[in-house]
Amino acid sequence: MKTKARALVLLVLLAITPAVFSAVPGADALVNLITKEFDANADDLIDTGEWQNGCLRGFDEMDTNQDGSISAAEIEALKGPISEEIGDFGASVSVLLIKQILMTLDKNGDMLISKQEYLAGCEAFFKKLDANGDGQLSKTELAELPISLLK
Ligand SMILES: [Ca+2]
Ligand SMILES: [Ca+2]
Ligand SMILES: [Ca+2]
Repeated sequence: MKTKARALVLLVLLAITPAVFSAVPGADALVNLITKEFDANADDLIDTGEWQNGCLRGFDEMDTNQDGSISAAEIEALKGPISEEIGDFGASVSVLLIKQILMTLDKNGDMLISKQEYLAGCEAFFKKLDANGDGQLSKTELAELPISLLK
């Protein structure tokens, strides 16, 4: 899979809780991986366009039946590839948390994350992460991700 989807998953994972963050080996490496996946013009900054494209790629890769929504089953299917990265236990916990956080984006309560709901969530994440409000995410801002999102 699909380093891209994996990077997105790791990003969500990092977003969730500092406890999980500290349980993941090589947090710096993850920030680098995410930057590499999202930073299309390789300036070490992620602008809004790069962020949106990266998020969209993640959506398309999670939406395995291509019906335009992410279902709980599709999120659960991430467990396999994540466990290859961080082991079964970490993967179970991660998938549970990813499901919880993604389901908070389900505004109409149909238990599906539509592309619109997902993109609104990505936009909200970006605003939280962009600590200095310059419309770009630096590696430093990404490293603060767990803290930023819990503020
Ligand atoms: Ca860039
Ligand atoms: Ca789907
Ligand atoms: Ca929905």
